[in-house]
Amino acid sequence: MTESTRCGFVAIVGRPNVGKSTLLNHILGQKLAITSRKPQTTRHNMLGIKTEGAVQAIYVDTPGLHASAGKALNRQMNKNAQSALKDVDVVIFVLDRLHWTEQDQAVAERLKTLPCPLLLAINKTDRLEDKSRLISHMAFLAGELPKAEILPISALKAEGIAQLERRIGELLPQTAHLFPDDQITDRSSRFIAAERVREKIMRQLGDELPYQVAVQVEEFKQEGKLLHIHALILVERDGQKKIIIGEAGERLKSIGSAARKELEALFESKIMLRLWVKVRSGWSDDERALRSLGYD
Ligand code: GDP
Ligand code: K
Ligand code: MG
Repeated sequence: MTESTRCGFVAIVGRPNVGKSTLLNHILGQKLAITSRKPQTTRHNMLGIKTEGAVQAIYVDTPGLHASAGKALNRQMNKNAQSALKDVDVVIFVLDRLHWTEQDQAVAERLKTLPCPLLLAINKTDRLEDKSRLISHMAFLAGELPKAEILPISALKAEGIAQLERRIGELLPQTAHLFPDDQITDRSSRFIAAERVREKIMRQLGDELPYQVAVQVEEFKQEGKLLHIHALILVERDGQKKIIIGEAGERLKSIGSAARKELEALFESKIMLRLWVKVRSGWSDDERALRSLGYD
């Protein structure tokens, strides 16, 4: 191809739960980032790569910028979010409808000083009760972030995403692609598997689940037609272990079967998924333990 190519990094930022991961999954056309109603579902920076014709957009799904950074886990997540903003070519700031909280304001303050183009995506417009207020809210946002382009979208219903992507393509620099055209992430299959198990835990447990749960894949091995995945679920306390395992192991079984189904589709293989729950107290406040789990 003699056509000049475009390539660059796109950061997706915003406070927790505005729909960043949902947006990324829709853009990539497959589920890569995990999502749930709980804040702090996304803990890692992970690249999602999309190549379409001449354009390669490399997305960074940032863990939310957290207001209170108490524990080591939160501090690490904040560092990740901040470092993701350096050296990017485009930033998408995702907002939840007409809500404008102190956290949104704090994110806006950080974005004001960035030299790269900024796209403001007003998300969840499918659930916008009062559409007439959208225009005045857009005027307010234009006042807050004068350089930003504002685009209403619905990540869930895939509305406005094509326009958003077109604009990103125009804003990316003209340069060679960094990744092969069929690569969709920089993360290992092990990591993707661990994240998928963690998502099922987050989703199947109600509010009784603390955020202090981590998943580590200890074995990932293809044997004939069967892919063997062994994963360790780390919790802080014995009570949490009981909650995840559930009455006669029912909870853990259902977490496992939900994760297995999705992983079979993703890896296109029959899977034998084994899950263990272990108590390792203090892991979420221990920087070294976090590094060993890949939070770096
Ligand atoms: P993140 O924390 O910013 O990554 O947010 P998630 O992508 O995990 O989404 C948080 C919640 O908002 C999930 O329950 C999503 O299904 C929901 N959500 C995301 N985008 C939309 C949208 O466009 N419309 C509606 N109605 N819900 C959405
Ligand atoms: K979330
Ligand atoms: Mg997320």
